[in-house]
Amino acid sequence: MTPQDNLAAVLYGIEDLRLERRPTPIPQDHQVLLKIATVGICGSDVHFLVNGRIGSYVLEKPMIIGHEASGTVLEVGKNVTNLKPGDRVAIEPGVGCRTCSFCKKGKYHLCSDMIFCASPPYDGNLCRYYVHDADFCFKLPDNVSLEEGTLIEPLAVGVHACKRAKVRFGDVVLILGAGPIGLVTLLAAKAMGATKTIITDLVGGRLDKAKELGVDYTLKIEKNMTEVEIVSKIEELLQEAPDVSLECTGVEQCVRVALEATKTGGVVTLVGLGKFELTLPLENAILREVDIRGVFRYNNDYPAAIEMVKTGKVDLKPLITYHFRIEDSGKAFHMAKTGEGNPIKILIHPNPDDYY
Ligand code: NAD
Ligand code: 572
Ligand code: ZN
Repeated sequence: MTPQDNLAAVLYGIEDLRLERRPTPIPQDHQVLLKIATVGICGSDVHFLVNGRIGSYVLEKPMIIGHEASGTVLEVGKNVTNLKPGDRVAIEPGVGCRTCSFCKKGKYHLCSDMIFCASPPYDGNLCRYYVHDADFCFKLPDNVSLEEGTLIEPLAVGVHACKRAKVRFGDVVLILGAGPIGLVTLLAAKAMGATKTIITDLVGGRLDKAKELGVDYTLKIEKNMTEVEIVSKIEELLQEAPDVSLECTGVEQCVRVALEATKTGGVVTLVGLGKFELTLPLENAILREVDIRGVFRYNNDYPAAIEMVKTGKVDLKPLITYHFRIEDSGKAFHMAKTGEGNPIKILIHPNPDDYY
């Protein structure tokens, strides 16, 4: 029997997150009904809560928040062949239109009609019961927990960034920013063969987490440091220039440092998003043939991300720092917003029997 108590965390406007009961959705033929296990709070969720928008994505009507989630299959639509009730899955939150030229070429992440969880106007998955297209739900191996399954979403961003940068065995890799995305990018880079890694941040606690995850060198950026100083400290620590730099802050200074620090002929991938326009030392990059590559979420990256966790090449567990019940979503978002308690990844548990 379809469960009925579908408590959901709904964003109504700036600083207005409410809990309300929504009808339990009914899966279409190609969809599955999921009992949501855990939902991670992402920086973009906090941004929508605080600002009501990100760029041209404006919250114009109430929206269920959340896009990093895992769950257990309760019901399958009649055309679903890849999943059965009881399967535990990681949910890839964006589904393309399936008919545009990008979708047809397999670059579905670039589809301009993509339906993406908690990207206005589409509802997210911070709720008890949720339906999703079955082919965007990835069965978790027995040795991967639902909590780890939730973090496959951010890990997929890191995997995609490293694929874009063509990280390979023996590479020396610089990561700028040790927030959740910088940290999963570090994990992906190491799993993909980076043998010498360095990460920067302003916050010592975040660098400590990176050390726990196995980074070789950390550089704490002080507010008064010049870019020249930062670049030379990176080279001093590594004893060489990085082959690849992965920018995970969106801060102008970091993009500039990435372009200047990267080895001649190397690659800079830009994951972070900050100011709409930046002033960059492009001549330096052009004349040294440093390739600059953008990153937009992920594209067919869930299978590799899950495999990394299954095989023990990536351990996501140290990223999980706090847990809340859905009833305490307000407290969870307050912690994410203020950074009190130095959270990395906060997980919300929508179903009461899954968390006491
Ligand atoms: P975050 O804010 O938690 O992490 C950013 C980190 O950068 C923080 O730890 C901060 O202390 C550090 N930082 C700030 N200024 C710095 C400086 N001058 N030098 C070194 N470190 C500095 O954010 P996050 O969740 O880790 O996400 C990182 C970025 O990635 C955000 O801009 C986010 O929007 C973006 N993002 C992009 C995509 C994409 O598809 N391109 C996907 C997910 C996230
Ligand atoms: O997990 C996906 C994700 N993507 C982020 C940020 C956080 N998490 N991106 C940055 C914002 N863009 S966006 O295009 N947008 C709000 C839809 O500006 C998406 C990628
Ligand atoms: Zn996100």
